[in-house]
Amino acid sequence: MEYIELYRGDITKIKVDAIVNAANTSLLGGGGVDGAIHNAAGPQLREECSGHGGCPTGQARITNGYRLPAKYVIHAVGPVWKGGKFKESVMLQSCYRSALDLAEGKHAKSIAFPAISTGVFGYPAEEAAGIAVKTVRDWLKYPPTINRIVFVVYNDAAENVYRKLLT
Ligand code: AR6
Repeated sequence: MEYIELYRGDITKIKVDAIVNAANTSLLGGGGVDGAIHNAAGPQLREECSGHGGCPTGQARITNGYRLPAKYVIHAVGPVWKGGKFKESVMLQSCYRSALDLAEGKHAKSIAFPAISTGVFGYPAEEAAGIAVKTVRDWLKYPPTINRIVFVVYNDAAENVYRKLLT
């Protein structure tokens, strides 16, 4: 468990090899953490994103980080919460796995995740955090290059939920 940390604050400020974005299927930006990442990275990020031609829910795409302290941005498309019977949990798990696989493919050593889908997309925070932590822990069972995983929380509620799961 020494691999996993909790950080309270803005993901755009963290110096890790890769930060994960909670994107939508267009990959062309939006509000929330997506907006913050695009603002901080600058217009080249949008340009590179548009070259991907979108990304399906449950998958992720990797780009450079441009003006961010992070070298890469991994744009993961989480599910929109529709009550829980529409494979939301499978899709969310798949987002975390795809992001970790892409980071590993670039030999990244550190990665930071926001609480994907828990803002605009409406996924209940506690359930989403449970999936995030379990998926990352399971993935870490195979010896990876990544040796630092940061869960970034942006408010009290999210911090409490993650703290409970991680201690
Ligand atoms: N750093 C870390 N976490 C943040 C930041 C930040 N700067 N800003 C917000 N959060 P959301 P979603 C937290 O809505 O639910 C966008 O328009 C926030 O408190 O950003 O996956 C996209 O383009 C919440 O816990 O992402 C998509 O259309 C978490 O990040 C859609 O929203 C995720 O909230 C994606 O919705």
